[in-house]
Amino acid sequence: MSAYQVEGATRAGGRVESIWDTFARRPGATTRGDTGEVACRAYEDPGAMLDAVAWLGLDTFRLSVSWPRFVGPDGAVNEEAVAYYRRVLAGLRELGVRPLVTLYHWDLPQWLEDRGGWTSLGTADAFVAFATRAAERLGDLVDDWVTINEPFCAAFHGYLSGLHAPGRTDEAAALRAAFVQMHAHAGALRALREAAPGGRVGFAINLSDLAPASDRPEDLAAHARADLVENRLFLEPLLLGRVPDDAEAYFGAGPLVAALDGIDVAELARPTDFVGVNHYEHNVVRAHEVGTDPVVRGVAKLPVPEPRSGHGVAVHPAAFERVLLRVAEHAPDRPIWVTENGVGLWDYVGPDGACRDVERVAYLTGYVGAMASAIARGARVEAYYFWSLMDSFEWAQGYQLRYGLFYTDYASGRLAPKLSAAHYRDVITAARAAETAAVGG
Ligand code: IFM
Repeated sequence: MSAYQVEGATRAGGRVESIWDTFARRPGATTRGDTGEVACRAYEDPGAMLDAVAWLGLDTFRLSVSWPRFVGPDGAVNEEAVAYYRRVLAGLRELGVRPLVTLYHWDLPQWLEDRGGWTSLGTADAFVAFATRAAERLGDLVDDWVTINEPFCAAFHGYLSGLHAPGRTDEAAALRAAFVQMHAHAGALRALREAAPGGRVGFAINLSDLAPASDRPEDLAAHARADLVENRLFLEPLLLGRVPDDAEAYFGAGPLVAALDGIDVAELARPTDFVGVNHYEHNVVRAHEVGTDPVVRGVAKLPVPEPRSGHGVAVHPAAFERVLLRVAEHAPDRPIWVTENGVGLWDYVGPDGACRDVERVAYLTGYVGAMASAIARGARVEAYYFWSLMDSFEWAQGYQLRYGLFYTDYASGRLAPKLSAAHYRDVITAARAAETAAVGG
């Protein structure tokens, strides 16, 4: 789960404003004008969240620390925030659950955006300072860290399509934001190694599986453009320490030089302990004169056939297998952790009080199967975090679209297991039994 999506209490406990507080207040920015002000009330009471973790029998749980809650503009650590996160982390440990803590899950402090946000190297420096403080104050309770989450979305939806905070629409700024985030990751990796030795550290990138609509040269070129922006712009710097060959032709020499100013690209690929992969998307791409994609120029994505998520994303397990194998090919020695995978649906509670999300059960079966097949074909997948534990603030889509294994009653903050939660619990129990049998011979 991520802080802004579940905590609420955005004005309590010494937290300062984030770009999502500001953005969500803009008319039309989110469905129905929803904001994270109340969300799932996890700051007020994390008990329901911890109970849900225990109910499932998870052995690891991913959560994020809110940067604007943890440190203020003067760099001082907020003791109320430290106390809150220590309580949650200790609660997880008491359950025998290993916390995986994300440091940047999109809630940039607004005061940093006012100074240029992710287009400024100053933001990367502030992030490294935050990572250091988090490691010093929480490191004894944290096993594993994710530095940045989905830099593609934060850069290209935050600074180009304007669909996410801070809602800017400038391609050169988005390109710069992509590289400054990766630079911030590299700095935080170094800082965490020093301040929290023994912890395992990685990043989480979202990777799409894309196919060209035909073998016409225009469609192949459109596919290459989409793959550059959505995948290779992150995969190549972070895993291979290089900028993709076609980046200059697509973005232009001037914007690319400006995006790399002050950044050592080789440093971006400093080895992590795992490669975090978030996977949701599969699309068939064709050339389009005007272009209908909010991020990639001159492309259109074909209509997605059934089965689809609630908001039209393809449910296509083979795509997941291909993505895992692609990462394995780039980083054969490194463990892959699936840091997110899941499906947004218009879930509802029936007259009997139950949420029977049969589509999510089918999704889990398909995607866990695809992961098993990738493992059989050589991908070193060592962890899987289903997104998500419970329904929460789904960014621009507000509270309508639901991703949780647990149904969140937003009025009360109560969580109830959906059919998928019971299914996932069985999957976990069976996997654990198989592991024990293997270990026991
Ligand atoms: O809910 C989000 C999450 O915050 C980032 N990855 C995608 C999820 C589903 O849209």
